[in-house]
Order: sequence, then C-alpha cells, then structure tokens
Amino acid sequence: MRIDRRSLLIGLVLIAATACSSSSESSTTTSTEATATSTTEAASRADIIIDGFTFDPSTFTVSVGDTVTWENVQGVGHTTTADGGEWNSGSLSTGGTFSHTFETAGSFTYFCQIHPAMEGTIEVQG
Ligand SMILES: [Cu+2]
Repeated sequence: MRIDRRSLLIGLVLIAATACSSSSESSTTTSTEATATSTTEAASRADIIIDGFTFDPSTFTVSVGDTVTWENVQGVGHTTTADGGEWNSGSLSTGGTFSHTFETAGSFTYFCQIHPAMEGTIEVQG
C-alpha cells in the first residue's frame, strides 16, 4: 500500500511539472506573436506594398515634392519601373524597399520588369 501511494505522489508531481512547462511554452508563443505584430507595423510604413504579383494600391495619389516608398513583401523578386524611365528600382528581394520623390505633376504609369503584367499608377498633383 505504501509503495502504491508513493508512486501515486510521484505521478502527481510529474503531472504538475508537465503542466508548468506547457504554460511557459504558451507564454513564449505570446511573445513571438508580439514580435510578428511589430514587423507588420514596420512593413505598413511603405506607401505601396508589392505582394501577390500586384502593387497595392495600384493607383496612389501624392502631391509634388512627396516621396513614395514601395516595399516587396513577397518571396519573389519584383521591380518598380516607370514606363517613361523616371525611376527604376532594379530587382527588390523580399523585404526590399525603394523610394522615389516626385518633383513634377502628372500621371506616371509603372510596371515590374520581371512580371510585365504587374502595373501601377502614381498620380502627382501640383
Ligand atoms: Cu514582379
């Protein structure tokens, strides 16, 4: 009887230890989620996000003198290249950004040299 009771106690201690370690695992998961959130906030500082083979938003309106920033968040290289040659980012890898300042008013269309079906427009108001 005594031996049975002792092994029951050992079993309870093991269960408690397991419960303890699984609760510390879940707090680790929470801090990982917090890090992911701040990464998303950093990405949202770009004006135009390149993802899913699209420029988002595809039409973006600014004023003369404004700087537009693109960020590629897709796991594929992309460029932002003006049809009229005003700018060309070259290939942006994942997480890569490119900025261009617009000094003249007008409508500027651009595309991705790697995937020419990707198109966008910057409307610059004087
Ligand atoms: Cu592309």
